[in-house]
Parts: sequence; structure tokens; C-alpha cells
Amino acid sequence: MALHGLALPNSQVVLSAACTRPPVTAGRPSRARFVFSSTTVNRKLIVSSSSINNPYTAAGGMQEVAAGEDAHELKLLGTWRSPFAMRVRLALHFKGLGYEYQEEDLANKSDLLLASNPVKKEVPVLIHNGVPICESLAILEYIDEVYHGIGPSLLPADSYQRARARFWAAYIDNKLIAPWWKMFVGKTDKEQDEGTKQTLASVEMLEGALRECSKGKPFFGGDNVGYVDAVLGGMVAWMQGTKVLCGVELLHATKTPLLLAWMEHFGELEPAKLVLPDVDRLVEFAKMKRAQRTRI
Ligand SMILES: N[C@@H](CCC(=O)N[C@@H](CS)C(=O)NCC(=O)O)C(=O)O
Repeated sequence: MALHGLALPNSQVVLSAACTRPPVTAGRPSRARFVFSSTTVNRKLIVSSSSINNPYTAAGGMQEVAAGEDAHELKLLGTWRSPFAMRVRLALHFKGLGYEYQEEDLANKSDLLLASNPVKKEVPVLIHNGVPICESLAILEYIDEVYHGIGPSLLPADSYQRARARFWAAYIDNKLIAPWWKMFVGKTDKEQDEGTKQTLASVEMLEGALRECSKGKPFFGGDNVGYVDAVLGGMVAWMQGTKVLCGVELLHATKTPLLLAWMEHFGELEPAKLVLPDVDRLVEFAKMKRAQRTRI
């Protein structure tokens, strides 16, 4: 089997290959474009450097994605410090999918971002073969569906477990990130105190969620990272910077031992090492934004 490598931004490599096994189709938006011959198909093998030694992707990180030249074009618009963009990047790496990354300047948004997300004008936006998908949780579900069978599934197969994972993902957005933000930039001491109380209560609640979902395994997804891990994973660097930024210790060896261990295991994953920003850099940036009273 001949492989031809092509370097992409973000330390990714696209390999083209000719082989004879049945094609792995990549879901609705792309499927219509593919024409497969019954015996031999051209397809692209997408390898992201993060997944080569990543136990969370099958076949050593090399994934057959689709046939056809334009079968798999993923471009992500994000910012390095956005927990919402980070969770999408993490999920793409967990699944071993190559993508092009475009860093946005939120003070001077690109025409592509404005055209791709005209309603909210926010990152992240994932552009799949020219079609934009907005909202981080919707993006995670999209890639899990479209690339079903490619890399590990993010959401559980069981409907009840899936509903539960979605519940905790929404909880992280509404009950952890929203009050965290209040704690960080609340206009009054009262507002900041309320944010702190809510954030700490939510962290304890998430400790219980992790206990239930993981069943003694390291991740919300069990042995492997899944949807909730990616969603909370986007907040890891922010949580680590919280003590310096807000004077609040979020995790405790006695109150939240499972989350502490989760954070350690999570940080050891190759995708996390690639995607999560340096905490000191994040803290300096956040302090500067807070002093300027401008949005992060
Ligand atoms: N609910 C959205 C939140 C996205 C969001 O808040 N993005 C911020 C960056 S962290 C943004 O793009 N803000 C636009 C701006 O500041 O103008 C999601 O999950 O994708």
C-alpha cells in the first residue's frame, strides 16, 4: 500500500492511500459526494500527530475517513483561550481527525467567521466541506455522528447514558462556566461571591457525576474519554488558573478527589498536551483583559 504524506498546519498529516477493503463512509453531508468502486477505492487516511500514540483512537491513530479528494475538509475557527473552542479541538484529536485551525482575533473577526456564524459571531465554528456548524456542543455531536465508527465514539451507545452525558454537558455550561465567569468578572463583591458559591457547589455536584458516570474508571466516559470529558476538558486550564485569578481553590483532595485525579489523567493525554494552553500565559492574558474590562 503506497502512502503519500502531506504536511498540514497544526502538526497534522494527511496520507493518501489506495487499498481494497470496503470504504468507511463519513456520514450524510459528505456521502453524496463519494463514488466508490466495488473493489478498489482511493481514500484518505487522516493522522493527527496527537493520535499516533493515543490509546483513545483505534489502529494507532490512523483512521480511514472517506474516498474522494474533497471528502474530508475540516476547518475550525477558534481562539486559543476559548474553553468552547478547546473542547472541539480536544474532540477532534480524540477521534484522530485532521483539521485546519484558524486562530481568530475576536476584536477583529475574520469575514469567514462573520459569514459562518452571522447570528452569534462567536467561535468555535467548524466548517466541514464548506458548511459551517456553530455552537460547541452541537459541533461535538456533529463530528460524533458524521465520523461514527471512525475513532472512538464520544457519546455512549445507550440512549439513557447519552441523555445523561448531554445533561452533564449542559450543566457544565450553565452551572459551572457561567458562574465561574461571574466569579471572575462580577461587577460587585456580591456578584463575585455569588459566582464563587455557585461554582464551588457545581464542582461538588460534578464530583458526584464523575463517580456515577465513571464507575471507578478514570474518565466520565469510563476507560476512555468521551463527550463530557471533552466538554469539561476545555475548562481545565481555566480551572487550574482559578486560584491565581480569583483566589479560590476549586478542587480539594478531600471534597473532590475524583475530579483531582481526573484532571491529572486528562492532562497526561496527548490531545490535552497539544490543545490546552499554558496556564501562566492564560492567567496573564485573563488579568490583562480584566484590567481592561474587555471580553475574553
Ligand atoms: N455557547 C457557545 C459559546 C461560545 C463563546 O462564548 N465564544 C466566545 C469566545 S469564548 C466568543 O466567540 N465571543 C465572541 C466575542 O467575544 O465577540 C458555544 O458553546 O460555542
